[in-house]
Amino acid sequence: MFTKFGVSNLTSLYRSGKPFATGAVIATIDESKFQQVSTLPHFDVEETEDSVIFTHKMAKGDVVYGLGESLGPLNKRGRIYRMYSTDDPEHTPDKKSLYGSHPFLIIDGVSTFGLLVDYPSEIIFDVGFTNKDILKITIPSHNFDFYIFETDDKQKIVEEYLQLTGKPYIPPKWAFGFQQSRWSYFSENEIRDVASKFRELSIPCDVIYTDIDYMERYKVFTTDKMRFPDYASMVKDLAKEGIKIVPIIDPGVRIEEGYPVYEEGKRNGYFCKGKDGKDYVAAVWPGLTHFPDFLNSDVRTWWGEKYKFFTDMGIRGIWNDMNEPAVFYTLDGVNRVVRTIEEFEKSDEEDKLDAVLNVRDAASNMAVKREDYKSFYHRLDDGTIVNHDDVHNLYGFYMTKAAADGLSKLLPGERYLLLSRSSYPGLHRMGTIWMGDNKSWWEHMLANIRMLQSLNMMGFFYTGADVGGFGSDASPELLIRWMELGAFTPYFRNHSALGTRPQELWQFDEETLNITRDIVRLRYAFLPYTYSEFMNAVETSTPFVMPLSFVFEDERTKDIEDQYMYGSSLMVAPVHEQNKKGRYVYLPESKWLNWIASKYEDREMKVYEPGDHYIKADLHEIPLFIKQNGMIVLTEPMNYVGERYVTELTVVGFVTGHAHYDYYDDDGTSLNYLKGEYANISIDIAKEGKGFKINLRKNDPNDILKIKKVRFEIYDDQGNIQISSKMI
Ligand code: MIG
Repeated sequence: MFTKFGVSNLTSLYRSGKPFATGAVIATIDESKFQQVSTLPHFDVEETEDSVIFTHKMAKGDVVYGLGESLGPLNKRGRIYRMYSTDDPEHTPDKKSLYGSHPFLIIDGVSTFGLLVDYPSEIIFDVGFTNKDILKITIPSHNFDFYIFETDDKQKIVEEYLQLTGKPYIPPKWAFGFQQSRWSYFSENEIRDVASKFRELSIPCDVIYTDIDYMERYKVFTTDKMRFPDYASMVKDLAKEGIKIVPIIDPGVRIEEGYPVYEEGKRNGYFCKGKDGKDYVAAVWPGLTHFPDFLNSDVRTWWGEKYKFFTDMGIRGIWNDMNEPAVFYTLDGVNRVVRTIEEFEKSDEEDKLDAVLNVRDAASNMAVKREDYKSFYHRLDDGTIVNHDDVHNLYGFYMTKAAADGLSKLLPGERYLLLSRSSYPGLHRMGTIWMGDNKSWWEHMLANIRMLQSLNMMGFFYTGADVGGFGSDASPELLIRWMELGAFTPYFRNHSALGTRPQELWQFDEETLNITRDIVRLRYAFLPYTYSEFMNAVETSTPFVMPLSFVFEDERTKDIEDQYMYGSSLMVAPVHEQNKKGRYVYLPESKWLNWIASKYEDREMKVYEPGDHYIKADLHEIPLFIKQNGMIVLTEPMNYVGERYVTELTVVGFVTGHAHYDYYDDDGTSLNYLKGEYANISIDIAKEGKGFKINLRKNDPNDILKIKKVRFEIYDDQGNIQISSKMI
């Protein structure tokens, strides 16, 4: 039995039992109007004692999108996925879970619809794996909310989803610049060196991260006085160079007498409790720690205020890690190993081999056990005690809420960069995620491209992966190709792990440095387009990055997973395979203007007819395509976002009839855009005879724009260019 509520004319909620109020959905649902129903559209429902199973028969050609941060193809068919947030740095093809749990699907085919299962513990999605035509969703509970979006328009499904869960988060404009990280830069001097290297080598850069080693003994909200004697001055000095410092923060609070965060948490009962009612102990980087109970609002307020430590230094970006929460081991886990050792000692000669293998298995399986997650508890605001396992997927979500609420209070009217590793639907309105611990593998570039699209359709517009790969060693070629992809992802950060080959752009050869510098400069040249498109995407609830099949009717686009729309006018087709000097590209429906991009200054353009094409792209070249009657807006690259006023724009357009573009801009750092303080330039270009008629209308009541001149490079369907400019 389900209670059915109408949410909008396209969206219905089917409620089973008494679901946990996760906080994912923020739309108001009129709970006075409901209907009791025993079936759901599109699904057969089977109830067992401890689970509810939904099955949907997929037609042969149906494509299934969604599941946000998960491995496998963009079309999720043919695989099993498990929603249970997991810290697993081995993203091999057989893995079923990553850091986020995103139970959202779009079934696109004979019958098209979308769904969200709002349930914060394990859910299994068998998308045509066991039976290739059956989608089977197993929820091991009777208490959950099941939303169905009824429209065959995929973009509309996303819009409905965002109406339910909130508009995407908007970072400061500088967060669209290039960002550099490493686990770890071990000292203030190292950070200062990295920063000056960027400026010396004229590589644009906006952000440098300090990973866990800036802390004193991994104690959160401290800095190590030996290695970082004056963190605050470092932040201040680098700000003058346009470089923002973003520190990492983990949830685990080190158990140490006299350490204020520990003492306050303990005194106020802010930590998760074990079965015995005592503060639960789990080992992470700082050694033995307690986990703050983020499901409780007092704890969130307390934790949120802690970020003052950073905001007082002028910091405007926070990187929250390890919030699945990751556990290296628990005392129970150690005891499990100890028991196997005792059994080994007691075992007879002929059982020794098995006993040793048991020790080995127990020791290598100490981390992140589900039984550990089952052995601690949260206390909700109304005093209810909840087992962690039942709400497991919400821990990162509520840590992010603590940070977002805290930062909003500490920085009224300002924007901030806020990253989380673990996530749940709805987190996208408070901050964002990166894709976790990938590797310097070519396969992970493709995973990055696919996840970028899957995350965007769930409102995580501003996202990206560790460029160059986190684990393993990057080859110069991989780094270059990944930088080319990263330049066309909203979150563009080069990050790598302890012990791997250093991955800053100057760590390889001269050619690699020169190519990657050009790529970063190209990224900054694109900033007017990127930012304008991003803001328009949020405004209209249209994903910033979209699969081709979300834009074009052409059935073939359903097979295209490694090309994507980046904003409304640009399609990106990154080269993601080793030793390739080009790639095949499918161009749907219309003509496209190809830019084999390398240096911003060199615009080598060519018109292509729709269809399949082999596009040559040498190591330094990125295949970009401007849509027919679309345009991109560029400017001279800078060393960092906002280094100078943008006084000149260059519009590169491909116009065969009429093209319209709405250019958007604002101050980039405040929330004043919410009060209407933003500027638009409406650009109209119409083909007239052999030339073009260009019309500009500026709307800038708050005097935000400093643009004096707009240059036009407009191509017609033969690839002829007309160059002109207008003062505004
Ligand atoms: O156990 O802080 O995903 O980006 O560099 C590893 C060290 C902990 C995992 C994050 C990664 C970060 C690393 N962290």
